[in-house]
Amino acid sequence: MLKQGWRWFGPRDPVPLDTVRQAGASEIVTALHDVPIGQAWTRAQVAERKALIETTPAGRTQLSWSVVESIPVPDDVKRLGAGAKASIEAWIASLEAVAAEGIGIVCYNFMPVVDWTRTDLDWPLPTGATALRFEQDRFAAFDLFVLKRPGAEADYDAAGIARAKAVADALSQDEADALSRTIAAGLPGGTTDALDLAAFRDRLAAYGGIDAQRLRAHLIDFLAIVAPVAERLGVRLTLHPDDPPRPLFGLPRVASTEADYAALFAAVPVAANGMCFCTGSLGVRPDNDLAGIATRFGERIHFAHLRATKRDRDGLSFHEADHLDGDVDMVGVMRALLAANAGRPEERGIVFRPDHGHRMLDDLTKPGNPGYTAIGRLKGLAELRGVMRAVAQGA
Ligand code: DNO
Repeated sequence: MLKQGWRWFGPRDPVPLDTVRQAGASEIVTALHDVPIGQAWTRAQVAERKALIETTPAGRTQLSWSVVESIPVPDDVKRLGAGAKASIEAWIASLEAVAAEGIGIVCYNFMPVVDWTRTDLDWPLPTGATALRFEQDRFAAFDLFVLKRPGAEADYDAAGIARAKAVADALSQDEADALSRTIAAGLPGGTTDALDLAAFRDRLAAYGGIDAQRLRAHLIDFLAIVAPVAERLGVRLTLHPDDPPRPLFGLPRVASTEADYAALFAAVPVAANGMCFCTGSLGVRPDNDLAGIATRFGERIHFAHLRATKRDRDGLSFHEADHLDGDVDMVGVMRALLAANAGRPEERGIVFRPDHGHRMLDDLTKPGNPGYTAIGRLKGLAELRGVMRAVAQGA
């Protein structure tokens, strides 16, 4: 069986650790979210957070901090590769602190300027629950008419620009501000700085001249330095895919397809150079064969985010469907992950977490982190666990 994980945002997360226990998960996925990006974590900080998670009240289920998601990769590493020496050293110091406390899986991403991106955080579903959504025309409306990124017109066709203009014209100032916050200031767990529009424009402009080939070279530089260190420390690195898996704001993205990952594994063949298999991110592209990727990269997968996205007819917009619906063949994925996990020693088993969830029932009236409410994830985990049991028993 795969190990069942749950993302927890730390002591300020409105979803407490007892909810994780009741959901049936045992592996905590978290980070020192309060430490500024680029600042090295100390062993004492990691130990303190670990004690908070693992000191178990009498009679309660033991939880363990098994996955760090994420040690954020600072912007200068993405722009400069090995040239960003101090940032890479700080990243390694965090890795050492984590390894010293016995945490064996570290997740990170290499998306420039924006981490995961959505345009709607409470998109109403026919059931009355709400979902996260990425709507291409709303995104274009932000890029072209709110942010007013220089040169943005080159990334859209005439019909797309006209549709985006209609969306932008209909936005009230409050709605435009909310859209800016959702996109430029980032979502919970994001690994990029929250920026206002002027700073956001500057950050984008700093990538002038960096195409996909350069960005990939910088990621390979980074991996060539950190993967051997991780290997020596007994930590497995897992690169999270781009979400959504295509360029945004004219910036390249290099972890969107099977070929992207194959290039990274070939360039840095160290075993610690692994993958976070996120079905919701990769699944937005119809040309990503998810079960096939999980089979072919089985030994590189140590951590999985399981959720299902559903594409609109335009092929670019999508919303987050129920975990077993959408465009993801979750049964096929589970079969491939269980095969990849077979024969591994228990302490090196694959951890999965139900990724995101609908806002539903009591959570509709409570404050919470978008995508990370309790009840939607509880439902997602229960469904995934059912699939896992059935597949494992050969049903
Ligand atoms: C969103 C998450 C991402 C992810 C990072 C990994 O829900 O999947 O923020 O944690 O991209 O570094």
